[in-house]
Amino acid sequence: MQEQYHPEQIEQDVQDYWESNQCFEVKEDSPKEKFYCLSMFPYPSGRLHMGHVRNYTIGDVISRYQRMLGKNVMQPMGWDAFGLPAENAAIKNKVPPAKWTRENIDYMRGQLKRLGFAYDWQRELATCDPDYYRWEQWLFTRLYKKGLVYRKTAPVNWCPNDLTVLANEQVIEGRCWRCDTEVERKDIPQWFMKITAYAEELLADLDKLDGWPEQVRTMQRNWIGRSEGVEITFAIEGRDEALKVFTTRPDTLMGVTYVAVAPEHPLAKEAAMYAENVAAFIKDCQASGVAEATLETMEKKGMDTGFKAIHPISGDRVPVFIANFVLMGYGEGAVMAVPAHDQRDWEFARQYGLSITQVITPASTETEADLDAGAFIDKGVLIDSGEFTGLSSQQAFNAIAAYLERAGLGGKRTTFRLRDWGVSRQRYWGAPIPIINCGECGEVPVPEADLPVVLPEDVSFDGVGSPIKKMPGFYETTCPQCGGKAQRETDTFDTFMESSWYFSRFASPGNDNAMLDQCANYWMPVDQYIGGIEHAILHLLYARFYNKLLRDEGLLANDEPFTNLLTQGMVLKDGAKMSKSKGNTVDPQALIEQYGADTARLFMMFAAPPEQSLEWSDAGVEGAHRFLKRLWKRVYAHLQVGQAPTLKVDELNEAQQAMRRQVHETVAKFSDDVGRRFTFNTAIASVMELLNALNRYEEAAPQDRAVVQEALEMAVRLLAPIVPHICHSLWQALGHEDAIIDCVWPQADEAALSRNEIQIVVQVNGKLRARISVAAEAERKQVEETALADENVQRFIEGKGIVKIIVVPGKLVNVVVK
Ligand code: OVH
Ligand code: ZN
Repeated sequence: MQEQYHPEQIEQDVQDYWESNQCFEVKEDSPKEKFYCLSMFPYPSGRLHMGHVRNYTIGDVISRYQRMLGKNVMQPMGWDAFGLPAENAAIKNKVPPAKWTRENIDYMRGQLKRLGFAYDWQRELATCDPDYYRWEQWLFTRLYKKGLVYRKTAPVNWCPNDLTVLANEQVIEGRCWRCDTEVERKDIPQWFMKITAYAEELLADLDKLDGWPEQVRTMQRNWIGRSEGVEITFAIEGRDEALKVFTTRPDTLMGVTYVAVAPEHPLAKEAAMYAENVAAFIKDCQASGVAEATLETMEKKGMDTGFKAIHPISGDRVPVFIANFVLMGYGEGAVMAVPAHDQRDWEFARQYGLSITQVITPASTETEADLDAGAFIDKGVLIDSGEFTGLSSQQAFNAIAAYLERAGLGGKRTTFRLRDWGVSRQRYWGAPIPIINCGECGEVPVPEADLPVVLPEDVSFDGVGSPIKKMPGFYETTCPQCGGKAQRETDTFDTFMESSWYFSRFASPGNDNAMLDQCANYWMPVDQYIGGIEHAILHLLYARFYNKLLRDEGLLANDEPFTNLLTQGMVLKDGAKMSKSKGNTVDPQALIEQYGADTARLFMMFAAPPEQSLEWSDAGVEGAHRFLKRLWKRVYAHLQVGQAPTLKVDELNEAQQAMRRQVHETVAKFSDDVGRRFTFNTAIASVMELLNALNRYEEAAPQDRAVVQEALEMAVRLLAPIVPHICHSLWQALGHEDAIIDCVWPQADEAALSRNEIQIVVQVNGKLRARISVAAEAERKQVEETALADENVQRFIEGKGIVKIIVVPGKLVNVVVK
């Protein structure tokens, strides 16, 4: 008999069994319904952290549960292998990024295997493999021909000392992370993907994603930011070229007292040629590189250009200012300013002594606009607005739009907050952008036959600039169009490019002839996607965008990649995020080595519902481990007595029936908790209670042992997705030939659930005094006795004489006393 629970030995044996029987390798030829379960693939950063363990345990539990429901489950795993961390490590440890990355992958793969995740390792992929990124390059050249990618200049962070572009993470308080020089903004040509061409569809299809958390859909809606407004043209005095602005509040047009342009706007540049202070101001704006995130909080600064804009309706001349908060990338890089009805404009007008003209008044007389205190931003009724006076804001929206349309000075427009996706990175460790720059022909996509453009991996890496930018052997080439000398693009792709389509590549991982094949249409969409909330916006939006691009290339049939999304919470310690800098990390490796994979998995699933944050607890781990030991012991104590007789459900006494009822109630609750609610913690708690009940249960008759046998088998089957190793082993011990991964998910026996007891109301002199349970088929006499024995009923009849007892069978007992 196996007295002791030895996880390390059991887990190794069970994993060997899975591997040698290729248990988790799946094909497309199954008659079963498919289920594609995917956890967000990791950056190969070195070793797994607790966030990974949590993410991958949740995914594995869902996969194993779906398999037991009889589905053809694919659960793949791969590596999001490009990116800045490999470059940083290369500098620190003097190893090439490629070597560092591949070593990490090997180590982390070992950790995932040690945790017993049911992955189809045949499908493993690493995004730094040319066989993977070649298809991304291929798609990019196809999209180029369709006009869905384009080049334009855009600002980057530039270190004037190191002469290199810095990623946002490398700019620390406005300074270079290496040499502490103040960072500058520099405009360079970069590549963009036209995600805005899909803005409307990306927004509309969010309504279909009812398997996503509402919070994530809202975040995406806000990010896309569709707004309906009006475009308005302002002529500039003494110039041919006019200014265009967009506003969602055309009803306030008559309150415009100035216009503001971005520091990079042509009008600003022209003004700088005439006035030194304007030139200095623009330079100042550019030095303090404008990241979007800081826009809200930064100090608003401006400068008069001296130009005057002509109001399109009143003909008034209003000043044109340069403002540091106007972005060139948004709309036309110019905004109309209505200080009376916009708080930012109000503050700016106050600061620079610009006039504030009220044109909207509250619709109800109960409120009043106090323009000395701030802007009045609500909608209302127009005043001092010429022919539009007296209209409501809504009416004025339409009337002013129509006026501008007639005058050829604008009209209604829909705009999006979403910008095109800048995919160029001036970094080394990424997929090379497959474009050749020719002096004669300009930008030329690399022909399909010349793909992939392979990133040289054997490089010495010092971190100052990308090595391929200094490697003539890489960038010197001939133009595919004219055959003349030309240069390769040396920028690489944003790593979000790789993570935007890996999920579909898992369906046909090794295909050398195509990016995707028919298998993708078998497996896609992903039925369940699991990952951190930090990817709620960008990754999920880019992945949805790519899915639509691939669909329009004829490579995928579905519109959306992820049917159901589960966003897991953080793993915390003492209420804080675990991080190396805080020194509060707990290494999963130590946990696995001390307690085994099943304890780690059980702790992760028991400590909190998946969407909530999970507080690390040594006591919690101990508790999880103790439970597994108790389960082990209980099974072996049962087995020690010998074989249990066959269960005869019709011959059970009341105690046996009650025990059996709890077993089946547990099955029903567990299935609902795991399958529908994802509250794995309460599911586990119900099995823990069942085990407690079993430990209290006295075994006397042979059928008691049959009831216990059934209970233990059920418990083991229910827990199998969560703690698969111990359950595999106990299932065999309980006398089964088949592997537990091939068992069907247990069903609650309705007959066992039905209570033979019924509830009866007890009154004393017509007043409700108690509710009692009695057997459905109980005799009248027994019902009376139970009613009278009730404590509360006793209190009300004490010292009084019983006149009569009325019994309404199955419903009520009324005791009449005097
Ligand atoms: N490769 C990308 C990625 O996020 C995914 C792509 C699809 C874009 C973990 C921690 C972190 C924690 C706890 C202890 C120590 C340190 C999740 C950290 C991720 C993701 C995958 C892969 C982390 C959630 C946040 N977190 N909780 N605890 N790769 O390697 O970073 O969101 O879903 O698992 O993570 S990744
Ligand atoms: Zn050429």
